[in-house]
Amino acid sequence: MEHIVPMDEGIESWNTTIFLYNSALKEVKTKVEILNDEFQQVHQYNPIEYVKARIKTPESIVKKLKRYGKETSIENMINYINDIAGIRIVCSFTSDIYKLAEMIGKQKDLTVVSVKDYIKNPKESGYKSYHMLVTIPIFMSDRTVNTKVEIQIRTMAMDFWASLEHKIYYKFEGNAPDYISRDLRECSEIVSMLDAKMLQLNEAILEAKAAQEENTGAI
Ligand code: 0O2
Repeated sequence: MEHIVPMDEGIESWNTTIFLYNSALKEVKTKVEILNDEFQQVHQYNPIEYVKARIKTPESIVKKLKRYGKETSIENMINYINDIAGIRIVCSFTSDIYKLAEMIGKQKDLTVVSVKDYIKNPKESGYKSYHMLVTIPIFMSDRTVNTKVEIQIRTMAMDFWASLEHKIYYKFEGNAPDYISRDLRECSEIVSMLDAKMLQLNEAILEAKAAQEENTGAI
């Protein structure tokens, strides 16, 4: 019988752990690329602008464990840090985010562990993104290990805000002056307006194009 084990069972070394996360990252990235290609083939439309995949740095893992009040150990890192393997999918429009999330959720070999919709419920900082924590089975020679990957899905405008906010906020180590935090929240509102306007424009363009094609066809 197949031997499926949770990630924290039988993990001997840092190298094995990172090997698992790297493998999971490759698998999920390929899945997302295939979904994008399929979408292109069926709908002649590309919902994804770009995909980034990364393994969290050891410094960042240790920092996060400290923030959670946990000792630095491989077991704690596997159990408490959900975004060691992270995929960021950047889409054109907000509507694409939900389409993709649905498609990812339907993949038979992926298990969706949790979802955080920071688009419907933005963070206090103004951060907006759609997060899915999934596990994917990694088939080794002697066992199968369900490995965690965090998928972040956002628009280009949300990504622009998050990248700059990360840079700016980092400098203050979480203690930014009030007016900076307020201005960042304001910028996040502007990002939402921009996303809404671009979506509206795209819909208007599609309608106009369809009407034009209908008229041409009628002649
Ligand atoms: P870094 O340096 O980007 O890797 P959890 O234990 O999963 O409940 P966690 O991990 O905080 O808690 O979950 P969450 O809220 O899903 O956040 C995970 C990641 O989302 C963060 O990882 C950031 O990448 C991003 N993120 C969350 N909140 C913010 C925010 O306010 N601003 C920006 N720019 N990014 C945010 P890390 O490890 O915190 O940071």
